[in-house]
Amino acid sequence: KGQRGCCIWLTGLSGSGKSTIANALEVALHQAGRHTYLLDGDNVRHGLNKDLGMSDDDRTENIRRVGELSRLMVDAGLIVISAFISPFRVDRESARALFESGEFIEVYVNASLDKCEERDPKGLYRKARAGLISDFTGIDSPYEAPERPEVQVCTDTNSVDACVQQILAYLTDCRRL
Ligand code: GGZ
Repeated sequence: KGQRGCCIWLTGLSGSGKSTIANALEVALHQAGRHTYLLDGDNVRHGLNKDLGMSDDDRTENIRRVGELSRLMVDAGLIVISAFISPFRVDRESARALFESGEFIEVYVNASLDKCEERDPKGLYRKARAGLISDFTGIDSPYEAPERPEVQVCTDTNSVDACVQQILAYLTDCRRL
């Protein structure tokens, strides 16, 4: 019998560490012999969703498509790691509703806006503060934090490895690993 799929959904601000954690989590899952696929802005917004921008409506449509895509990949037995800001609670709940109970694991990658701005890996916060980018999450576009995520990792105070271990521990506890 093949492996049981699930969707590990990472939500958080730009610069919170979603991609870093997603990549490290994928390595750990491979080492555990699991078949995974990582979905993020880099492989989705340049292809499937290249028609979408950063308005509220486009973000909602981005998350709707990613939710449906994740659902299909979970049906194929994969562990899907979906790493998107996904700022709107209602959109994340719509994605969750596509899955069976226990298949959708929401991970809140929690970092303070101050820390994200300090990291500013792509210089986007600086541009947003300078008015060169509009509708930037946390600056002039909202982020609605999860109220009851399955897992919350705090990247202000914890290492990438510690955050990954926390997610792996959750997966083990709910017998997804
Ligand atoms: C937020 C933006 C924006 C605006 C471009 N607001 O940290 P990054 O750089 O590498 O990832 C962010 C990515 C956001 O795409 P998502 O698909 O995750 O967003 S959403 O879930 O809200 O649909 C960021 C970059 O694109 N970026 N403009 N205005 N982040």
